[in-house]
Amino acid sequence: MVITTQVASSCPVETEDTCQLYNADESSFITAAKLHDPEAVWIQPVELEKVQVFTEFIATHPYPATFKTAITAYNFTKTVRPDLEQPEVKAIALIEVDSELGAGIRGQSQGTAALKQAVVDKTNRMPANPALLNWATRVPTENLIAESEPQYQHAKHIDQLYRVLVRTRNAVAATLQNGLFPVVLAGDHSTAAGTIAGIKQAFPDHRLGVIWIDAHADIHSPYTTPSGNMHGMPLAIATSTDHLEQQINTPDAATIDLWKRCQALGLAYSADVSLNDLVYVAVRETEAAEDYLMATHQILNFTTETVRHLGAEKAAQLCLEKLADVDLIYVSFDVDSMDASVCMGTGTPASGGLFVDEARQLNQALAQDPRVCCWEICEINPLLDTLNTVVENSHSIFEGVIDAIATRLPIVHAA
Ligand SMILES: [Mn+2]
Repeated sequence: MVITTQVASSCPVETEDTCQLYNADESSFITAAKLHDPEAVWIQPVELEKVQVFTEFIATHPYPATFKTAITAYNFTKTVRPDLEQPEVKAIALIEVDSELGAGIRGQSQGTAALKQAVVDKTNRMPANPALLNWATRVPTENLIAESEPQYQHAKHIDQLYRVLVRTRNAVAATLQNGLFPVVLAGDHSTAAGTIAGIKQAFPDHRLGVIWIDAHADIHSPYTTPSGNMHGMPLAIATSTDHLEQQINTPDAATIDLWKRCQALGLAYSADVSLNDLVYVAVRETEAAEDYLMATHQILNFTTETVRHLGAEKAAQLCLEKLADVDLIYVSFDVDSMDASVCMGTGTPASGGLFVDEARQLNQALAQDPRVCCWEICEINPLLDTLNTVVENSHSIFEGVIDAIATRLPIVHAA
């Protein structure tokens, strides 16, 4: 399949980075995904003549090749490599991203550690299934440098979080390209923007849908956020939404530059996910700017009442039907989607949420859909939890989802 794409001239693409080139036929090629490197420096746009040279270079270069590039604006045609097509899922791989810079209250990194221990216990109880868990990656975080006053008040720690998002994207993309199903244990929800970028990097030609199970809509931008906390922004990053109609802040140039870099982490030239392909479940604490966005784009939200009335499995089915036209689905489960009575150990507990059984059944039913390619659980904060219920409840949901994904694996699950 040949796709014509355009990299906007404002789009950040770093220099001195190694690109793999693939001559798929006489007229087409692909640049692989290492264009965005957090350590790379910024450069000025090149002149159009150099773009022509670049085109000729690629057209004549033997397959495969490695070279250094320095472009910021470029129109190109690419052919998606056959080995980037959706692979058969061979096993589940865990990716741990215990970042907590995106939340207003620290402690989420303790949540991934607690849940991970519970997962290890489960693995030890189930040694007969080699496909079940494959310890993949622990994404390095920037948590230690968060003690000082945040420099970017409308997108706190966006400089450090950008680096974490890049690493998360790379880990998720590599996992998918290895034919593994990434289960992401995340700290706060901000890094989900990196997860989505990673899915898009692995499958740039696939239409991606997102099912976002959360008390909050997480679709603020630096222009609309009342708090500046980036765990309220991952969906605005993934959908390339700035939402200037509801602007209340005036972020500085450095913030805007980093914000654009975050939005370009997946597909550099367009949104990774369309607002039409986003479905909410249990969202109930929103601000006016988010309400406006949800209303104007008619984003579907299956409320707690709807899930309870229909039953979790039927609600899951309706979520999947709403996304009937997408190729792949990412399910993001914020534990604060659950009712505050069963989920105090999270940064922003909210009443009126799902009960544990509902959340488990919902996530399990979703995970069985063959298009679901990644599942994430986040915002577990045992430091805020007096009875450790959030880790226990989260673990029971996690186990249920692992079992559901395992039914899709080639190796049969041993009893
Ligand atoms: Mn969230």
